[in-house]
Amino acid sequence: MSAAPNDAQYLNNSQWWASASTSASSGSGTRQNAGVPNLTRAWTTEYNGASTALASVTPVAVLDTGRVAHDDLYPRDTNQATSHALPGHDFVADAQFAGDSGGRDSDESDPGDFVSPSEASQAAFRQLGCGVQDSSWHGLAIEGILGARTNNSSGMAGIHANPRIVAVRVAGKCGADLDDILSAMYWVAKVNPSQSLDASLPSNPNPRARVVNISFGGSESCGLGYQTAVNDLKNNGVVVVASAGNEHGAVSRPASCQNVVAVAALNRLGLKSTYSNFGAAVTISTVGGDPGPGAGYTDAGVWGSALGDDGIFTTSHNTNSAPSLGTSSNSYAIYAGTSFSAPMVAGVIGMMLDVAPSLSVDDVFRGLRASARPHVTSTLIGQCSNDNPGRCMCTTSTCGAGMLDAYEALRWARLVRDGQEGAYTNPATAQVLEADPLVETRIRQALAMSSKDRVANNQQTPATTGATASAGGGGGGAFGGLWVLALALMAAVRQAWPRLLRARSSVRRALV
Ligand SMILES: [Ca+2]
Ligand SMILES: [Ca+2]
Repeated sequence: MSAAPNDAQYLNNSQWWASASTSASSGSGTRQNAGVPNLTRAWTTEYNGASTALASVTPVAVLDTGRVAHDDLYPRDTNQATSHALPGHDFVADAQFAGDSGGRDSDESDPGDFVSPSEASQAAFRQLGCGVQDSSWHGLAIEGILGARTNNSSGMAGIHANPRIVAVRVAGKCGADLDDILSAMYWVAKVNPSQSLDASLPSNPNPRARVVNISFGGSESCGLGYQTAVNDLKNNGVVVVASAGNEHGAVSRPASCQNVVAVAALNRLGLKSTYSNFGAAVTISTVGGDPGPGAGYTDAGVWGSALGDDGIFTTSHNTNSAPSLGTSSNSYAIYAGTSFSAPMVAGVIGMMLDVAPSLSVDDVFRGLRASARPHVTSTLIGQCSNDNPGRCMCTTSTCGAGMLDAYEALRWARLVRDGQEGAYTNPATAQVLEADPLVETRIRQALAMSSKDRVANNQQTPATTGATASAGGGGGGAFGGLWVLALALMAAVRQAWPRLLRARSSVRRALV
């Protein structure tokens, strides 16, 4: 159908997550690829977005920190009918945390979510435990995964070679408010809310986004506000994809809500990433990066040096506070977190809907499950459990139906479109990691260090102080613990420490 991309970082395999092979016997040692989502085969043999008219491409919404210009992303075009970057919106209502002139407006630009020393000393920031930090460029990283310019010889390749992305700003400094997220969900989906919101929604000039990526998590249960929004979107054919969270414990919200595609993170081998949450709520898993202890990475687990991978290479920005205009600030970085596995799935769902636009949300769930590759197996490494919550062997009860396979998902979608769903069979069988002697050597190295990658959850000291504490404030923190997921920018061009950004509790209690 088309050739593999010619982008430099794809060719040199920095972007291993889009690798051509899912075979456990390609490469060497921890360079094994059993966990990757089979994108190259999808692009070259089943569906390539570049051959699709842009007006027919499914818009995918990214609710995150907003847009940052980057040479390897498409600029916002004033002609929305033919633009890869559809107009977004800034839903960050609270001026104290907005970082711009304040309030909701039509400019989705990310002004940086850094916290300065003077800001960190203010009561509102201290109440949230929100300390001095650099800008994350979290939304930019996700946009690159979904839709970096493909086949321009430079940088990386995006999942969709011809994307239409709606970047919406919902997270400012210290996290995001629930009402801002819910408002953005309804806005991108062009759905009338069945619940009250803080403010009426502005008009949306875009076609309906049918996939909404939320790389956010909070420790509380789903809540009525979130579930109502998810259901309202589902009833209009819009699927919400969310990260399972990074606390190597229970699935966070909104991934824990019903009807949300909840995504856990795998490493390159197909083991659960050391940080990824897990449990029955997970729908499917795919790579999210799982780095070893290099470059100052502090949350690599005991086994990181033996079984870690190189993290997820994607677009970034090389300033630490406000963005710098001009291409000199374009950069790439390596990230890790379920924040980055969710857009892998969201991007593939977008292509499934390109192929078969009439798919319902339930159809998408069925297709993801039917087309997933079985989780890898190991005779040496234990299954994931509360007693073994780090790098561990996934099962369908802890990491969803299996490992995302873009090629199989698109083949499934094509057969459904052609009325032949009954003809679909998934040919994949579970890969046994020890079948590759190089992998077995690595596993035995890991086991020689410790019997487990992490101690049991109930003995675990949080890696980041306060990371799992309730946001509190305002009388008990009814909305406590709503965070931008932890992310680690390492090596490559930028360096930062892994961290959790805490949510503000100044959200309307009526929505819980
Ligand atoms: Ca604003
Ligand atoms: Ca590129």
